[in-house]
Amino acid sequence: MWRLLVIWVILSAVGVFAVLQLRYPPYDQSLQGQDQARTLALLTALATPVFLGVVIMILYSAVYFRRKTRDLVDGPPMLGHTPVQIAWVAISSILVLFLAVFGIATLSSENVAQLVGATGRTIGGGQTGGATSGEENKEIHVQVIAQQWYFTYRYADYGGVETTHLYLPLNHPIELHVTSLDIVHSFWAYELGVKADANPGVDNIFHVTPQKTGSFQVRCSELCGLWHGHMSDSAGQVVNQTDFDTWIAQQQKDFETIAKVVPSYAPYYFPLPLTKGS
Ligand SMILES: [Cu+2]
Repeated sequence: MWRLLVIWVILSAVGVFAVLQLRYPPYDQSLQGQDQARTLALLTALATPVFLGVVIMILYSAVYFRRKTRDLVDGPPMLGHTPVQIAWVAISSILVLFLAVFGIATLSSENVAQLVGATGRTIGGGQTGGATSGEENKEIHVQVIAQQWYFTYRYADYGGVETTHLYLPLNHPIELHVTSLDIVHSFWAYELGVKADANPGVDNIFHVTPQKTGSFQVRCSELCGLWHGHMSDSAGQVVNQTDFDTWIAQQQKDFETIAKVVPSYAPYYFPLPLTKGS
């Protein structure tokens, strides 16, 4: 017993230290992504001693409790060992209760990626005209529109301008409104830690705060037809506020001529049947 315990304690200490050195996806480009990575690290660290305990017990038993004779006899049974029973129930309870409290606290925190129980409010109406620097902490509304087979983005706060690449300003809270024009897709911005179903007629709301500049992957994670694999956009970018302002101004300029043929901004869209000649 003591020999097992010593081996387990030493290996657990080494193991927990080792798994905490790893970097966990989706890393730290957004506040929410960092939270997810931390949770993964915590769960791995907690699981490591449990996993090592089981493996050590199996290996130890295979070596030291090996059957000596060829006769089929059971080893001595262990019944009613109070300290073992108490330890088993106590350790399990502590682990499970800790994770439950931790999970509830995380879910109720403000940084959670998805707004639980979204109020169903619409966006766009009365919010055009552009965010000014005075509204530093106001969330920027970005609509993600999935369609066979690419994503486009509409910036509700910037006159509903539609772009083919996703640019987000650094350290600015973003409210993503994910929808689809045709069938079910899924918007997956890997490094941001955001993955959201994109359904026609649905406005799926997610929150993200980018905290590191650089590019991030965008891809579709719902098999959506022949060119599903083509629905990846390597050009998602987190840029600083000045670059974002320059970029969005250029997009708005380019959009002026296109705006006439693009449907006006709406919280969600329904697929239109194709008519002859369209
Ligand atoms: Cu898709």
